[in-house]
This record gives sequence, C-alpha cells and structure tokens, in this order.
Amino acid sequence: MRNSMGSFALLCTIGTPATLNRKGVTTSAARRAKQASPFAPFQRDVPIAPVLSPVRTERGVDVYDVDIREGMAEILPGFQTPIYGYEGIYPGPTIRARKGRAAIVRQRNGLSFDSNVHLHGGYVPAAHDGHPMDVIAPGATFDYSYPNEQDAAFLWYHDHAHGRTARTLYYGLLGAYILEDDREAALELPRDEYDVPLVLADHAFNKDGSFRYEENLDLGFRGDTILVNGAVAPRMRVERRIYRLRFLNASNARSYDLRLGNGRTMVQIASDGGLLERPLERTGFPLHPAERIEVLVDFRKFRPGSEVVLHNLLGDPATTRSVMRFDVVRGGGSEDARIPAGRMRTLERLPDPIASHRWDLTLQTGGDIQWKIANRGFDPTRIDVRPQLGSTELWQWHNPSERVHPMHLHGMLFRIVERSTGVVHPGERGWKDTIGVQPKETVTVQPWFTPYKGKYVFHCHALEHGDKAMMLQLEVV
Ligand SMILES: [Cu+2]
Repeated sequence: MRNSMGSFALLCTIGTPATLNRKGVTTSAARRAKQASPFAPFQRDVPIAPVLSPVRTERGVDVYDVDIREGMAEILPGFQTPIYGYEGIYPGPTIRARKGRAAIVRQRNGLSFDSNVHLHGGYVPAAHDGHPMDVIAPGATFDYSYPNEQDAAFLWYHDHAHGRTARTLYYGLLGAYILEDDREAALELPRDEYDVPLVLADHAFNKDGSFRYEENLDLGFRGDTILVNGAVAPRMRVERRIYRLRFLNASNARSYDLRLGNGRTMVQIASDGGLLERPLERTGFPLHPAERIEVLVDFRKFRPGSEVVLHNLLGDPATTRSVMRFDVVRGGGSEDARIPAGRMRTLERLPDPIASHRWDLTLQTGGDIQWKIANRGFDPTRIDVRPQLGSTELWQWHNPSERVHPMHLHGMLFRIVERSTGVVHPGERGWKDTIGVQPKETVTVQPWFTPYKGKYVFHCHALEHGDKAMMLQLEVV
C-alpha cells in the first residue's frame, strides 16, 4: 500500500510512531505544561477556510483553478503537520456557487500518485462525478464541469481514487462546496461571516505532530482528537446574532451525536440535499460520516461572556466528547437575518417506484476481511443495477452487522421511506445522499434516478469499508 502511495510513504514515516497520549502523560513537567497541551480543547479560534475566487468567467461559467498538492498545516500549536490538500491546505478552500450558474473546476494533480475529485451530493454528469476509476495522473489536469442546476445545498468535494480514500481524505483531500439559490436567499438566512461551514474529523498524532493513521478494516479508523476545520476542539467567538452552522462529518468512520450544552436548542433547516420543508427545533442530532446537517442558533438568547459547548455524546469523555465551544461576545448590532417560522419549501412528489432491491451489508471473515454489498465486492467491469432515467425504486439497506454503514449514492438524491428500528425523524425526511444504517437495522430509501444517464457508484462511506470493495456500480439507462 505504501509503495503505491509514492511520497506519502515519506510523509507518514516522519518522526517516531510514539504518540502524545493525553491519558498517558504522567510526569510533573507534563502536569505543569498541561495548560499548554496542544490537545487541550478551546485554545484556538476556529479556522475558516478561504473562499476560492474564480480565475475568470467565460460566457457565464465561473472557472476555478485548484492544485492538489502536499502542504504543511499548523494543527497543533507549534507543530507542522504534513498533509495533502486542495491548494495545499486542510480543509481545502470553500467553493461558493449559485444555482443556474455553471462552474468548471480545473484540478491539477501535483501529487505523485493518481487522484480525482468527487462532488459529494452533486447532480453531476457521470464523466465529471469522480468515479473511482476515473483518475487524474500525476502532473495531469482535469476540468470538472459542474452544472449547478440543483437546489441550494451544502455539498463537499473530496478525493475518490479507488482504494485510497481512507488515507487521502484523512491526510486532507476535502473541502466545502456551498450551492446557493434564490429560494434560500428569500428566506433571509444569516450570510457572510454568520454562515459558517464546520468540518468535523477525528485524528490521531505522532509525537512530531504528524497525523497517525492505523488501518482498521472492521471498525474503520478512530482518532482520539476531534478537529473542527483543522483545529483541535476550537472555540468560536460569536456575536449576539443568529448563526447558520453547516456541519459536515468528514471523519473516516466516526459517528457523532451532537448536543449543545444545557439542552440548548438549535433549529435544523437543512440536510444533505438542501432545505427541509419546515424548520425543526432540536436539542441535538446524529451525524454519520459524509452526512451534513445545517442549523440556526440564536445567540441573542445568551448573555455576553456565555460559553456554550458543543458535545459529542458518543465520544469518550477524556478525549472526543468536546467538539467546540461558542464564546458569546458583546455587540452584534441589529439583526437582519431571521429564523423561518413556517414552510421553507415543498418537497417534490416522487414517481411511484417501479422496482425494489435489497442490499445486504455484510462482513466476510476468515482469510481477508472484506465488507460486501449483496455478497459482492466492487468490480468496475460489472454493472450491478440498471435503473431507468427519471424513475424511482425502493432500496432496502439491510445491516445484519455490528457496525454503522453510512450508505452513499453518487450523482443523485434519495428520500428515506422507512426504518425498521422506528420512525423516520422529520430531520431526515428531506433530500439525502448518505444515510447511516445502524447495526441490525433495515432502512428503505427511494432514490430518484435523475438528472443524468450514466455510470455511478454507491458505497459505504466508512472509508475503509468503501476502499475494501464495499461499493457497487449502477448505470442509469
Ligand atoms: Cu460500512
């Protein structure tokens, strides 16, 4: 594996394999230094990835240039962490696009191994989807053409070269892609610095500050440190205003259950595929790998000086429980955004399903561990299902295993019809592209095979599972 990663082998062997383990720190010097531990939460302000500007506009199409390359990031104060990054940064720059205005993103592969780019959640023609076998060779470029004809949504872009995504995403190849539209604009939601993408990922570190990665095919990678936008459990200074927080779970395989301290409420307005029909007050929500949830938080309800911690109830109290903290400061001026009171949209009525498929999600043990779908592993020469353009089907994800499988469908969206474990929460009744299927659960979804014909994949977004063949291929005909 390492040989095929080219210079990655150099990057990941820097320093020693010993780790800075908070629980293992015992010397008195270390105790004195506790205040300065690079792993202590709430020490740094949350970084905000820069918004990428088009290099030019040709006949109404915005053209962006991105270099995929190695870089260094100061993730732990005083340490330099080698990464792979779009434009050499982690997370990569945010792209803000507008519905009805196409974009071309020219990606140049400056790495020493194949790479590609998948626009996760995007309605994208198959040739531009970042299919795992469509890769950009080292030194080559590819112009990804994004029509931006779908509704406003919080999409993201990431590497999808087959068999490597667990490492390449872990080492930094991901970024936010925010699509806006007129319907959303009419809702007068928070904008600019009050509209904040928050990219969550768990990591581990070697003593020299480099990322530590250990492959775990069964569980998927689990780190002992939560990063938000590339900083350890950071703080975010907030004015007494309404904020739009866009959460993305970019972890390899970790699921979160996010709660604000003291049972404070958030108003969920969107999921993977954009706005819900109605705003939804929640005290917390689960977030599985690759899922997005967008909430509004009204910090006018807090006094200046308030510190509001966002917890991960599924985390270890000693390490991965604290996600970030909102520090409420004075000021904020007059608020011009608002929290929608009623209907925000009407979800499209789907055609009646014309076929159904059951996909069993199983672990093959004995010999090589391999995750499978319907007893098959990924074979790029085989098409596993051929739905008709514009049709819908009922797909059952049946999970007899002990792991959560966040199942993702490329190039189109689906709705959740039924969960064998209970009711479908209103927060997941909007458009989705990824759904966490719990152990022993069967989830029925209804994909809408639109808007393009062509070859796409569907797979588990626990990255180690997808890399090790938990992926099938569909062709919309
Ligand atoms: Cu899986």
